[in-house]
Amino acid sequence: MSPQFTSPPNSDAHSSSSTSSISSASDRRLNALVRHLAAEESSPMDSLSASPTAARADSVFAHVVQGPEDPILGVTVAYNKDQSPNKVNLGVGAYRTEEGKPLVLNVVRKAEQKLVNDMSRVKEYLPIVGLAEFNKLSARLILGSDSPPVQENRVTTVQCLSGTGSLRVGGEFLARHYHERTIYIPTPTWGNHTKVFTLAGLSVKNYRYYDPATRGLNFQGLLEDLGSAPAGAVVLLHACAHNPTGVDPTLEQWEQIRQLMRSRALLPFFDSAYQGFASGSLDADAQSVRRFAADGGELLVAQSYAKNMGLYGERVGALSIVLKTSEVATKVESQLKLVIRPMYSNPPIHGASIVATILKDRDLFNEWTIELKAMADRIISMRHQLFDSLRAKGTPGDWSHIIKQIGMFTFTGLNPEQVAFMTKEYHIYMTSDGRISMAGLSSRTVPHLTEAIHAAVTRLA
Ligand code: KET
Repeated sequence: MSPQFTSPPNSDAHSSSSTSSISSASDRRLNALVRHLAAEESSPMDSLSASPTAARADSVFAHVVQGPEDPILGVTVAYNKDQSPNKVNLGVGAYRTEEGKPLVLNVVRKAEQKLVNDMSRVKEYLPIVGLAEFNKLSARLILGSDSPPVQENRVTTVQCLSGTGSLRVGGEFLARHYHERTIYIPTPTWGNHTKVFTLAGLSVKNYRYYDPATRGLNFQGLLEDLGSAPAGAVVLLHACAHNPTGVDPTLEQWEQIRQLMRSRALLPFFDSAYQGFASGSLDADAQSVRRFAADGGELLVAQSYAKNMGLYGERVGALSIVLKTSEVATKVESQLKLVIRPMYSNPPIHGASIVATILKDRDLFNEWTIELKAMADRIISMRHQLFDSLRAKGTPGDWSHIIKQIGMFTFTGLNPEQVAFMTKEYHIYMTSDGRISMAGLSSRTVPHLTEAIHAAVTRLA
């Protein structure tokens, strides 16, 4: 039997009028967590020994069952255990050089040097909302420096723990303060979205996005599903370089999505984890978000600097909420602080300082855009090399989606059985949905991947 949570005591003493909504959000979250964990549990809790004399007997946690590895990060765990010299990790979306090495951008090294040399810098706590300069510059980066909401002070931005933390804080805020607690996410989407939003207290539903038959956008399905979503529902949109499909709407399609969403008062929540990685241009990749911001309506956007600045482990990102007026923005920010403070108090200083140093200095900024474009270009070149190589080998199938898809990933169309075969026989690691991280590929490994794909599709058709 699953443990049942009753209403937790409400510790939020100064908000008695919203007590019931907060406690019901907490209930929902706890129940969601229980369901989530119970689903992974195979044995009941009755082996638990709580006897006070049992100090040397079983652990009080003996009933805890081994949890599954994460579908994406677990691929790296398996890869690290593999002893083969030919192993290739195309699982996690992390950039690698032609030599297969992680890359620290030169501009990041320069910014860090500047920070280290500045003896006036201290390690005090940041405010709950993070580094003010970083927040301001991040809002401008995604919305554009001439953006009306930025100029009119109706954006609130809080520094969060990379893209994931920004999504989670946004989700928790919506669960507490927004009238419609359903969020629609695309099918398929980044695997963590469902967990992040469910545990934030939202109810997750899906909208059609990808059509496996055309390996393109199911635009009709998308419009139908958003058209029948309840008015006011939250809709998660990938700002660019959709993960895992690499399929983005065209600008005309974005315009139709915008009109439909605004006409039905659907609230956009953009996940921007790849700004600059899709096209190589920071501005071009922000067009979807900027169109929604330009119409005067409200939106949320979660930004990550993991990929575009290579700051994966620094956990640096931002949540911005564009609002109708600066008065509302001020109040929303005060509530975001109440979400953040009991979660992790305030964010780390180092990564945000690197980003701020780069964004505020014209030369460093320009250098960043050049390095970013070089990463995007290398990924595009990998697409062409893999496509040419499969064609040269005569591998059955139409592989043109490899060069049509955008961003870090190719959604190959390989099935879980073919993926397992490639891992077992060729030591190629990728997620079981057939997604490969093009950034993990190099000219040296393209032939090996080609062999593996060829064998998989000819033997396990
Ligand atoms: N959104 C999307 C769409 C996304 O692909 C990722 C990461 C994130 C948010 C979170 O990134 P963060 O590191 O929190 O800024 N995706 C890659 C890594 C991961 O799964 O954590 C991936 O899909 O491989």
